[in-house]
Amino acid sequence: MELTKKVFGRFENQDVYEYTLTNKNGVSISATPFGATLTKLVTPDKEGKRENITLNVENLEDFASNRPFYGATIGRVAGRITKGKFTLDGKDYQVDVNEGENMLHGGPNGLDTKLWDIVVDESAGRLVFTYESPAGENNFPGTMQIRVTYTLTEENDWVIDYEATTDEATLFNPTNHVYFNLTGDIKKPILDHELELASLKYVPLAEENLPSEEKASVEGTPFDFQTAKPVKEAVLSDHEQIKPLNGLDHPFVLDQGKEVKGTLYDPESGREVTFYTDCNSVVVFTHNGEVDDYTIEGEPARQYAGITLETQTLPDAINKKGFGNIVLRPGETFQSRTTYHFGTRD
Ligand code: G6D
Repeated sequence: MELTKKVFGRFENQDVYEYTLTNKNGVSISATPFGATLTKLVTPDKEGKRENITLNVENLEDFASNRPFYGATIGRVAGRITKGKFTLDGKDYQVDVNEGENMLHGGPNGLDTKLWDIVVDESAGRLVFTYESPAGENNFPGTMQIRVTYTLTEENDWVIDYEATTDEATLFNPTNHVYFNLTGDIKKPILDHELELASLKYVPLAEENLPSEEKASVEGTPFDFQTAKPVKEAVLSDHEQIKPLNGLDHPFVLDQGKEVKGTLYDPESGREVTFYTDCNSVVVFTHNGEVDDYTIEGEPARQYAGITLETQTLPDAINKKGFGNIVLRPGETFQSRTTYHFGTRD
């Protein structure tokens, strides 16, 4: 495993670096301690051409000022918390809201906005990010010790391990907001990517993109990815859950009986990502509008420039019966693992 590092930008009057691990097959991950963020993911296509297959902004300043979440560690709680309210152990909480009346992605000062510490273990192909989130940050209770470990294996896996503890009962539901574009060219949309998901149910969205209380069957709907199909068959459909959003932004309930939780495949490049997770859901968002607050390779981030596979406990779980447990208590250690495996096929 080869390690390189270079200055990615400056934050709070200090240089912030980008660290790159490259394995023997030419697969590499790059990441920065700002937001414990994946900044590049380079894999060979079926002809052996190595290209970055994720959406990223090119400099820290753009990233910090626009907060596009690309590749960032999201938390304390990924997704939305309705009105920023929840009750825990009989006490009512109001966390900081940052999308209308709701909290999105951990609030205005979420984990993606923080400068984490980093320890590099080159021989193990490991970047270990740590951050102490003080009690009251975004108005969440409890001081948390959080560790996120990125491991690149010689078998072409990007393994994300989350670990966390708290000194007071709190909430924790992290994810990584990586957007894949397996063509290697972010000017090409992901509409022809073929998606397969081990999922029989999805959560329809209510007002303000908040999750509904329902887990609806995918059968006979554009949300049925039990057999691989081009993403555009859903994204471009007239389905009442998709048309208003111009695409997907939905949680899928993952089949806990299946080891492989899903695959994403690009017929043009032959690249394939297979993912595994201990989470009960994956949020698939298809970058449904062009974003021109910043440029990538001199271009605005186009509509459908990437697709996320945000593994997590179902969004707003603290307020939704049967969505899972995101409460973390003193004496407990939160642990979760998601693995993305990279390969090619003709
Ligand atoms: C939009 O609704 C979507 C979110 O799911 C996504 O994470 C964010 O954009 C980047 O708010």
